[in-house]
Amino acid sequence: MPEIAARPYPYSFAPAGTALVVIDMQRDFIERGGFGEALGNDVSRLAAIVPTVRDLLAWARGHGIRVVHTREGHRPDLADCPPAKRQRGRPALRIGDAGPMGRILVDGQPGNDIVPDLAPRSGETVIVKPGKGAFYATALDEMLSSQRITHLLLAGVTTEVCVQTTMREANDRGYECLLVEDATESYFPEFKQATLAMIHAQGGIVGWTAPFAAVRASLP
Ligand code: C5J
Repeated sequence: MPEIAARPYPYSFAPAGTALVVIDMQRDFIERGGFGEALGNDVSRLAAIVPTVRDLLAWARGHGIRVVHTREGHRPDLADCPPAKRQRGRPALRIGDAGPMGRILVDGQPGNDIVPDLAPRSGETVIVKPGKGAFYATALDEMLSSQRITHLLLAGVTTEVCVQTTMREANDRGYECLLVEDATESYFPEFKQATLAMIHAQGGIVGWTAPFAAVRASLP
C-alpha cells in the first residue's frame, strides 16, 4: 500500500478508497473584491497556493483518485444562512449583499465560482455548503460512503476555519484524513501553523499532515 511520509507518522492509503477534497477555493475568498477582502483580509496569501493545489489536483486525477470540490455558498433567498452568520462582525459587505463579483457567498454568483485554474472537471463532485464544515447540511458523507471512500486528502482555504472544521467532522465520521500542508492557507499565518500542529499532536488526534512533495512521492 502506498505510504506518505507524514506527521506524526507515515500515512497509508489505497488510491481507490481515497478522495481529494479541495475546500472553498472560490473567488469570494481568493480574488480581490470578494468577501475575504471585505472582511479586511490580505487575499494574496491565499492566491499563492493556487499553483500547488493545481499540481495536487493533476496528481490525484493522474492516479485515479476521486476529486471533490466544495464551495461555501447560500441559497439566493438566504434561507440556509442563519442571521447569526449574516450579522456577525461589521464587514463592509455581508453575505447576500451585492459585491463586485455578484452577491457575496451566494450560489450561482460569479464570486462563488471556483477560481479558473482549479475549475472542476466533468465527473468531479462539487458540494455547495452553507456551513464551515463540508459535512453539515450536505450529502458529502453519503456520497463518500456509497463510493467506499475511507481516506481523505484535504486542501483548500482557510486552514483554521472551513478546512479544519471539515477535517474534524470527517475524523468523527471515521475517515482517515491527511491535510496537505502547502495546499492550504490562512489569512493568518500563525493560525495555519497552530492548526497543523493541533491536527497531528497527540499521535494524530485529528489526522496527519504532509507537504505536497511527500504526497507526490508516494505515487510517482
Ligand atoms: C471562511 C472558509 N473563512 N472557507 N470560510 O469564512 O474558511
